[in-house]
Amino acid sequence: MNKKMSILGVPMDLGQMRRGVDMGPSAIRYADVTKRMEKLFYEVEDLGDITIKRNNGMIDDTHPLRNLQAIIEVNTILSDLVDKVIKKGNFPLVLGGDHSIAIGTIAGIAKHYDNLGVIWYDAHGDLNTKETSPSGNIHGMPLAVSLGLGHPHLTNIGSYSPKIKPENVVIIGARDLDQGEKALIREKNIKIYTMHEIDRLGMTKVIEETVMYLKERTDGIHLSLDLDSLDPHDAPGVGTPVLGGISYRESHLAMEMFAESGLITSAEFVEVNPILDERNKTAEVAVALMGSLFGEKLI
Ligand code: EXY
Ligand code: MN
Ligand code: MN
Ligand code: MN
Repeated sequence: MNKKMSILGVPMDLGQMRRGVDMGPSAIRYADVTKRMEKLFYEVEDLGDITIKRNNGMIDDTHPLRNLQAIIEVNTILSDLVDKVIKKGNFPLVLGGDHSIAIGTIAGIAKHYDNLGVIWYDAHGDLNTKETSPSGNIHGMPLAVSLGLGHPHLTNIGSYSPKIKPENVVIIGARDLDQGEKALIREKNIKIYTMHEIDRLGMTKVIEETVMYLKERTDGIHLSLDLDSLDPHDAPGVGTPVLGGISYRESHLAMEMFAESGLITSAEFVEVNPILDERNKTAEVAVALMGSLFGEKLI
């Protein structure tokens, strides 16, 4: 496993309507992410945060995709930075910010792989386009964009599209999918473990199957972990909480099994909103999960 890591904060809150998620990277740093990684013998460089242009706090509603221009600009910068991190041989760990930043993270990563696998660990599918979105919020669209579906200025970030293939994606934890997203999952035959499958099979089987599935068809795996995948009881500091989620313990197990697989080549943790949180609990959960993902053992 690559023992050099670059941490990059993206204080993005323009992909959705609840302010405060821009403080996510700070909250995660406050929860001691760097120390936790160094304890696991990682050599960590913290690249700091990307600057988000805020237009004097005004929401840009001139386009049906809210704040489109600013989101294109930030993701273009993010894509270039992530690309550089990979070129120098470091593991990219991206801290959000809302989930719209996955567009830039994946744009920076996928060009380095013929078949990048993506694990989308989320209560949502994030598979909307302008046509299917109930909200116009771009944080509900990054997986679609990465598959080449959506506004061309988003899908072409990094100057190539699509970034990933539908058969290389696994969604885990979904329980709030819009009609258009369900149709797309069926049409593209995307592998998905909703809460129903997690309840029924148990997390062990879900992760075993996921790892086996991606191992035989991909040459790298990006983990895109949205904290709203967890039950709001365990991760209350998120903007779009959905009841009946994955438990903290199940998520720990999932991360430990990903660590054992040795297959994860990049990761991002998104949607931590400290304003909605209880004493930084959700940021601490995020860092604890990172600990397991990067090899922490109980004994
Ligand atoms: N599907 C809804 C929408 O597109 O507006 C809600 C999306 C929430 C997205 C979150 C963060 O994963
Ligand atoms: Mn999401
Ligand atoms: Mn590629
Ligand atoms: Mn979500």
